[in-house]
Amino acid sequence: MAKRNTYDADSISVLEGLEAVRMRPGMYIGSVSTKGLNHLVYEIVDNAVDEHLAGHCDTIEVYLEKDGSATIIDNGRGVPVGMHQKGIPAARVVYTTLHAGGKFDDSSYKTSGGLHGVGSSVVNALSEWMEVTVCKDGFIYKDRYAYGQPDMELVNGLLQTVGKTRKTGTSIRFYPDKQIFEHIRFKEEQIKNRLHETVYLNPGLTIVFTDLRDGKNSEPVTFHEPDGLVQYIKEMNAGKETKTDVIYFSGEEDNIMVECALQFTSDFDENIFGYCNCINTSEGGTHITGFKTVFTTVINSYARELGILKDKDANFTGADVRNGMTAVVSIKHPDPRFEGQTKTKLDNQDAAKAVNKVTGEEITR
Ligand code: 0RA
Repeated sequence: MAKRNTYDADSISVLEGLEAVRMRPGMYIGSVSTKGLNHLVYEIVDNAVDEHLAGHCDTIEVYLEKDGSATIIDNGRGVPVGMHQKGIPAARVVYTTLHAGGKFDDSSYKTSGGLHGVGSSVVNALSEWMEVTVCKDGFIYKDRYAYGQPDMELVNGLLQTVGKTRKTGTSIRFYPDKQIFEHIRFKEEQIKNRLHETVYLNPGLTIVFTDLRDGKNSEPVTFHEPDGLVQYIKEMNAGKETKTDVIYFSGEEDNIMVECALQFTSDFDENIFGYCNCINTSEGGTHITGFKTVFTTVINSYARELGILKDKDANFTGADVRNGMTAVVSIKHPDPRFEGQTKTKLDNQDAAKAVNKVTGEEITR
């Protein structure tokens, strides 16, 4: 394999320590309220989703444990455990160093480029303890941390092995720090909603959620949506009077993948949802404006072709043609930039171009 495409123990860049995170947690996870707390789970899940997007993981398990900790297990390749700099194993560098992510790789679409895509080291920094279990190369490796600091001896500079296995994957269990968070009880409903949203955007992925805490129904809940965005639209429009089937199209332009589903209902308003690399862009941005612009153009030229609009008639406005529209525009971008009040507005100009091209081509077929 070409060296430049391998992600191994060497290709992790090291920037700074975790003290900064404990000093100003809000800067890294948005807040220390329940929202920020739940975010710790999303952060770990997102890393497993990246492994799914890389083509190596199809199932993620999420447990809210009896003791108040959370466990996230994926069946990916397992976080690299090989020797990194100064005799520290790569996995330990990943979880104890801020911004130690994968080296940037144009062939992947990391969620970690996004909103609070800050990496699992932030979760570690904000946890009383965290345990990492990596199944890889026939072995089960373990590492443990307290308040972000290693809490387990290395053996010959490597992580301890606690057994053998044929499986591969990564398991993270962490207990949030009650000195940092206002409350440390995860909100089941909010987490389930987020996990459901994640599988709508990743139709090949299955996420199994289990709440083992007291007083809860501990039956596992499986999220899997093989029909992806089409089913997402159907769910959003459930109970509404629909005027069309769900229209779906996808394509790629300039290394940007574009996927879109839409349906019209008899409502008067429009509901257009945008995502970039599975991050909900609630402030909109270039992918959404690109979509709106091209949709208006296409409908107007179609209306003239059909004689619905005569030459002398004014064009339909954007609001006219989106009347009653429910749509999801989801793009995967190799280098997303977010701006706005809550950093949820996509700023990449090439995203508008890509959405324009794909929508224009696909909707006029
Ligand atoms: C890069 C390379 C390899 C695995 C991963 C990333 C990886 C990261 C995470 C984060 C959560 N789960 C994960 N699973 C895998 C594998 C490199 C190799 O083949 O040794």
